[in-house]
Formats: sequence, C-alpha cells, structure tokens
Amino acid sequence: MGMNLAQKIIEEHLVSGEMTAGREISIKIDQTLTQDSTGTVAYLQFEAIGIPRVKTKKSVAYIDHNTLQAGFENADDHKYIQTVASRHGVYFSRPGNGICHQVHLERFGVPGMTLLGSDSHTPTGGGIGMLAIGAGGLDVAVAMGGGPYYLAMPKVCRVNLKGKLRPWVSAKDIILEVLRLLSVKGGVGKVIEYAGEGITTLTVPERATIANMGAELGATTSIFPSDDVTLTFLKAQGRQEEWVELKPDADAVYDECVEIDLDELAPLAAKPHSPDNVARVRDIGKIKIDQVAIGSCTNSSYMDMMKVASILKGKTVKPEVSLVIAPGSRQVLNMLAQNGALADMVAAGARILESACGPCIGMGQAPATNAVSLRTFNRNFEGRSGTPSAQVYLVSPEVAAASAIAGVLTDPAELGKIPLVNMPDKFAINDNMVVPPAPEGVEVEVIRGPNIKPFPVNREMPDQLSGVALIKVGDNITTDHIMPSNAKLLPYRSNIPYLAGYCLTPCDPEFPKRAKDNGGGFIIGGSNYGQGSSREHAALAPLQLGVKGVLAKSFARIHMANLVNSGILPMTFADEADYDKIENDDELVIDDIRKQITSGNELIIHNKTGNYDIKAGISLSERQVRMMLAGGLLNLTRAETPE
Ligand code: MIC
Ligand code: SF4
Repeated sequence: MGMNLAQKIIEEHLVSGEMTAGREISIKIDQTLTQDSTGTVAYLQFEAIGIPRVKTKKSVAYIDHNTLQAGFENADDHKYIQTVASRHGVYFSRPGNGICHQVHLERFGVPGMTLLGSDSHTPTGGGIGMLAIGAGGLDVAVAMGGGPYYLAMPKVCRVNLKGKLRPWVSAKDIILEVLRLLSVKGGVGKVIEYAGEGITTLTVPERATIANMGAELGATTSIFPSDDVTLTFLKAQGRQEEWVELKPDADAVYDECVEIDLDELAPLAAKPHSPDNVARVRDIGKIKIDQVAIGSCTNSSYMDMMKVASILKGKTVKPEVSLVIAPGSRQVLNMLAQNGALADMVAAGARILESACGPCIGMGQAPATNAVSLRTFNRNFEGRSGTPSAQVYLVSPEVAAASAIAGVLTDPAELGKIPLVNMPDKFAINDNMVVPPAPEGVEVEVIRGPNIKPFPVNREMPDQLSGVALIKVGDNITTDHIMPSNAKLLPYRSNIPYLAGYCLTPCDPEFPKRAKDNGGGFIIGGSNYGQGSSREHAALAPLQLGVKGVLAKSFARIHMANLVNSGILPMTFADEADYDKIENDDELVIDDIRKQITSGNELIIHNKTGNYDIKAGISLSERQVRMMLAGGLLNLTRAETPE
C-alpha cells in the first residue's frame, strides 16, 4: 500500500509509537522557531530544563510580534531573547527582519525536514514541503533540547486541486474555499495534503498562503510536495542545494479526499467573526469600508506586495479609507524599495508599517468604532483587531487593494486586465539581520528585565480535585478570548501573574476575581474550546488563577496539549446533554482522581450542588497520564531526566 507525503516524512522521523491514526507517536524535530510573544516563556522553560546548547539542526528566535515599544517591557524581552539565544545556540532574527513564517520560508525552510514552532502558523513551512507544526512553547523548548515531539498520529486528508485559477482569483481564495467546505473544526486531527495538477500552477509563496491558513481549520499541519516549483523558489533564494524531490506514492492512500476546481473559484471573503464564515465578494455586495490592512504571515510575500503595488499605481486611496501595508520581510521590503513599487504604494496614500505582525495581533491600527476593516490576514475573531465593535473581513491582497481605491468591498475583476507580475529569478539575499549564536555560549550573559517574572508551575495531582464551575462558555472559544492579546497586554507575556488578571475577560470581566476568590475551580466549555493560537499563556494564566480542569464538548489540538503540559485536566462530556445541566458556581468534586485517570478513559465528576454524577471522557496517552500525575510536562521532564 502506497504512502502519502505526510506519512513518509513522519515515518522518516518516527521516534516512538505506531503510525495508526489517533495513536500517540513521537517524532524527531530538525528545526525550531520561536517568536517574541511566546518566546520569552519558551526560553525561560528551556533554561529550566537545564540543557546548555540546543540539539536541533537549526533553531531560530524571531522578533516580530511585540515590536511596538510603548514602554521598556518589549525591548527588555527582545534583549533577553537575543542573549539567551546566543548563549544556547539559537540564531536570532532581529526586529525589522520580518515575520517569522515569511522569513523562515525564505531563508531556512528545507523540504522534508520537521519544524516545530511556538506559533500556530508554523505550518506555513508546508508550502516548501516541510512537516511544520505549531505547538506550545514548552513543547518547543523540549524539542530544542533534543527531545521528540509527541502528537496523535494524524489522519491525512487529500485536497485535490483541479484546473487553474482565473485572473484576479488567488491562493487566499483557495484556502477560504477549503475553510468554507471544512469549517474551523474540519481539520482537527488531520494533515491536509495538497495534490493534483492545480498545484503545479502555484508558486511556493502561494502554497505557503494556503498552508499557513490551514491553522484555521484546526489541522495538525498542511503540506505540499517538493517539486520543480520548489526548486525554482530555492534557486531564487540561493539555496538550491537544499532541494529534494518529495511526493506521495502513486498509489498513496488517504483517509479523506476533497476536490476543488480552481476554474470555478471567485474572489471570496470571510465575514465577521470567523475564518470559515465565507462568501463570494460579489454576493456580499459593495459594503462601505473604513480600513484596509495588507500583510501578515498569510499574505505578505513579494508577489502579493507587487500585485498590490500594481493595483495602487497611479491611483489614490479613498479619503474615507485608511490603508496600511506591512511587507512580510525585510527581503520583500528591500526589493519593493529597489524596484520602485514601494514608491507606488506611498504615492497612492498607503501607510507603510514595519515588517512585522502589527495589526494582525492588535499591535496598532485598531479600527474605529463599528468600522469595517478588510484584512489580508488569517483571523477575524471578535475583538482581535483591538476594537470589539469592528467588523473584520478576511480577503486576498487583490480584493484589499481594489477595495481601498473604491472605498467599498470590490471584486478586483472590475479593474479589467490583470497586471502582469512575475516571480523574480533571484531574491535580494542579505542575512545581516540574522545574528548567529556565540560559539562559546557559556560566556554570554543573559540579560533579564524587571518585567520577566517566574512562570507558574503546577503541583503533583492530589487524590481529589474539587472546585466550582467558574464560567460556562459556548462553542469555538478562541485563545484570544481565554488570553486576550493586544498592544496593551502583549508586553506582559513574560509576566503571567499580571496577565492572569485579564484571563477570559472578553467572556466575563469578573472571571479572574471569581477564580481567585474561589481558590480556583473548573472551566466549562463548548466544542472546539481553545481554537486559534498556540499561546500557552491560555493555559498558564488559568493555572496562575488555580484552574484545575476544563470540561468541554471538544478541544482544539494545541490548546489541549498546552493544558496537559500545565497539569490542567482536559475532560470532555460523555453525554453533551450534561453541558446544559451544569451551571455557574456548581460545586464539582472528582474523587480518587489519580486512580481514575490511570485506570481508563472515563471518569466520574460529582456535581455536589445538583447532586448528580457526570461522566467525562479523558483522552490521554500513557505519557500524558504521567504528566498529569506529575503536575505538568516540566515536572515530568525533570523527574524523568537522569541527573
Ligand atoms: C496569533 O496569530 O494569534 C499569534 C499571536 O501569532 C499566536 C501566538 C501568540 O499568541 O503569541 C499564534 O498564532 O500562535
Ligand atoms: Fe503574526 Fe498574525 Fe501571523 Fe500570528 S497570524 S504570526 S500575529 S502575522
């Protein structure tokens, strides 16, 4: 029986386990990446593990999220990351060098290698044929130390692309179509593997756009083959020697198949407030817009920017619209500056931002009250832009630029003939903003600012878990709800005690106080609880507040792993009708919890207030059970690492 591409790479990296879907496996990690908003805690954890030098083939620390320096905090964190990276063998990509995923694709990604990143959009590397996975910072810290990465063996879903995109339809529309078909839960437990004649028409950056936003499907990752198109890209990046051909066997077997006819696609948009709320731009109609933001790790490549520049050339942005553009990397920005495209953008009235995440994570450019904002980004969760009343639509760069000129949501086909934009034969290569680690790391002094506080570590699991139901939330709660991130809060990513004061406040402003007053307790969730980012702060902040367990209808992959890593018990309703019965402030008791979680995959929770029992499922591997008993991954790693 033939193997698909995901299986081939997994097999080549398999450290333990059986490659049966759903079973726990562990794989060797070749490369890691961190960014600054998850990086500080990841490196604090790496230091706590106590391994002097990273053991990966390449580890890179990027500064791209917390670049707004309204106080000393972010700059202090950057200094910490720079020095800790140098000491322990990690390359450091300086602020201004670009968004981690874009830069990694350009300069470091290697087909066939595994990449683990402390950011949920790490799967962008799938565009170049990597098995690239997003994870919590602690998992990345363990991988930097040479430990394998544990995950459930994914199912593999083949997305067959037929035909060729029509003019003005772009890679963003392909992934929006996949989201429309599969939904934000549709990828959970799966790798999305792209195949079919249609992929040969897509460049590596276009493939990366698609792989990137596979994160919004909840997928473990997404991957494209490594073919001639990949070779052309690597050549243009001066890295052709890193190319290998990678493809599925001709008789490869897949768990699921979906087909998309590229000729049929039209420009699409994800409407507020979910990336799968997708409709045709023409069907949504010419709604008036207030802001257009172009950039992010989804759509900030050279080609994306060139398309935008050619649409803007000689035009003026509507007076009612604020257009901001953040090219994804310094390489892109440099090339735009050299060939004059940047001047076309500026002349049209675009506000140019530095090459960083910026507005995508609410770091500036929060829209006006009730504003309609078109963004080429990947997430439009309510409030993520920094303005709770804003209406954010996710679109392609072509739709964004055409709309900025028109002042209303516009199908770019109305502009007529599509401008010709070609992939360059050679990108402008200059790695002088990547600082290699010190050869003798021990001599580097790690500089820690006053905002860096110790992160919480759980205790061994007691025999009984008890506490009140502190909050009951609905379906698809994102990590942006659990641990909001915006320009005001991001500087506190290395100060969990402070950050915890904002935990779950978009759902209930009183949550942190109630958790503290009750000495912790339980969170009751709906389905797909914890979708979105990889931030382990969404587990560490609840831990800081004494949360002991989360009882939900289902969980998103990375968040569930982060809960277990923190020693917070994720449980699912055996009977979803119990979700309706349970109420805020109900007192819950789980007796003999150590025994219950060791002996099976179901446990009994007693609702003392209602005087009834609830059956809950626990889906933990044998290793995760040990982790829960030890009070989290750090405790387990310390306990199981020989002196
Ligand atoms: C995001 O897009 O939500 C982030 C900010 O990049 C996060 C990481 C973080 O919270 O720091 C992610 O996607 O993992
Ligand atoms: Fe940065 Fe946005 Fe990409 Fe997250 S999704 S890495 S915030 S650009």
